[in-house]
Amino acid sequence: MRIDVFTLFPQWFDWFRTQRHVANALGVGHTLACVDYRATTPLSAGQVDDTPFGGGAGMVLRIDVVEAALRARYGEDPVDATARPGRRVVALTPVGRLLDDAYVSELAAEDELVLLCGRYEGFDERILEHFCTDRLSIGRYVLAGGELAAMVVCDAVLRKLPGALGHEDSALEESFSPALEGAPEYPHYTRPAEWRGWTVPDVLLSGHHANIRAWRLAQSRARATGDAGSGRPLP
Ligand code: 6GU
Repeated sequence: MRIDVFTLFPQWFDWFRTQRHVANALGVGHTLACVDYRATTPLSAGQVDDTPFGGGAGMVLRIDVVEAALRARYGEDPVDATARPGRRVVALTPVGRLLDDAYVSELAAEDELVLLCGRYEGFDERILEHFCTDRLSIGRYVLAGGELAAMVVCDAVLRKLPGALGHEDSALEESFSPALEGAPEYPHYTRPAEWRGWTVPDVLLSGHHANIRAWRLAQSRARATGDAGSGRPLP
């Protein structure tokens, strides 16, 4: 998987790259590059945004700036670059499609992800219409920019790729995965088996794999239906 993040703050991702599972993914050949809109802006003084037509607060990322950055990176008209099979060009915007496990899996199946971060009031709408395949939101609240959302996407996508997690099964049976019928994951326990009188469910110490499996599925389903909405295990 090749991931390119277009941003005004490329250095924010330096820390992100040091995360263990991100570093692992990059170590097995996946890439995460940042492209600075300011490096190729056709405007003077590093300008990248402008005031909205019709008035109103805030600034809007300009389409000529985004086009210049995409052209410099891909060497072709961004309309054609966006149409390449195996590539998704994703604008990060609070009004996009909500990110969930299925959406993450969809993105993880692509060869190339291009993530466009907006700042301020967001993107000129024509960027979304002509240069993007997707509009993605990580939740119904507004962040100051798309960078943190881009990191959320990269984190969630990279950990689905082979080689990112220490244990290959860890991403299979996790919260919201098809293996758990889309339900939240069951509770986990580790040593000590008792702490301040707080014990671990007996079944987990029984060594009886079929019973453990049944208990975990029941816990997961109960969480899905809100029976264990507190996150505490059922009796
Ligand atoms: Cl993707 N961007 C911004 N700016 N705010 C958000 C978001 C994205 N997702 C939720 N809020």
